[in-house]
Amino acid sequence: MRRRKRGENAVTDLILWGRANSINVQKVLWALVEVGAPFERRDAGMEFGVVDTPEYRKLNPNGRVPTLVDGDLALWESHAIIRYLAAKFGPASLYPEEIGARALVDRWMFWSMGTMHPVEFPLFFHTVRLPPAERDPAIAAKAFVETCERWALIDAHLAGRDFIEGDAFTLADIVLGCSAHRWRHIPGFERPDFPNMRAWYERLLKRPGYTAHVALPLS
Ligand SMILES: N[C@@H](CCC(=O)N[C@@H](CS)C(=O)NCC(=O)O)C(=O)O
Repeated sequence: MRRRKRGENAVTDLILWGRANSINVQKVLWALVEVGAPFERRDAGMEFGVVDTPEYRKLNPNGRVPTLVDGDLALWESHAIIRYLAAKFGPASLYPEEIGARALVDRWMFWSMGTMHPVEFPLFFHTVRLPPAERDPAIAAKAFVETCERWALIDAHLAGRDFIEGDAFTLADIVLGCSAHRWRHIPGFERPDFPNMRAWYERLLKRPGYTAHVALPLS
């Protein structure tokens, strides 16, 4: 099968499986807007079910969302998906081809999954996602402190930069931008003022894909 190359303006048949309030689905939705690819989103996960059906498990044996289907390709793992979209559709600046510049973006994508996610997850679940009776304030408080340490690192890194890796918006901004909106709207905590992070967040709010799919009420 002929694969389209970056920048080619072909009609696509992209299908994105996943509920719209999943942070990992939101990364893909935002990336789809950035690359300008037409797509159809289908609800799956949590109250929508679907993920345990044999048909879905054939696409994604993890039974998680998101899953992107592009013709005969079924892809899971949100960061693999957004790299695929950037490589296929561009713009090149979203995921640079020069190996050093690309590695600088990659490090934040790994950092987001391996360092930020393990602490933002309990914070979000114990303040927003779980039914109130199941929330543990001690878990939320500990996770909040840990997220602050990580956002302090980002705030320092952003000094003198418009975006996470310099002047250009990249996939690193997408993965961390999704976390930033959640963190800035977690109820019940007084957040330190991180001025560089705040300015960057305000820059992200000018991007249509962010306001349409990420910068929404938390649920
Ligand atoms: N590392 C995976 C994580 C996938 C994942 O855990 N997705 C969550 C939503 S953010 C999920 O499927 N939760 C269960 C559900 O929605 O039913 C990715 O980035 O795609």
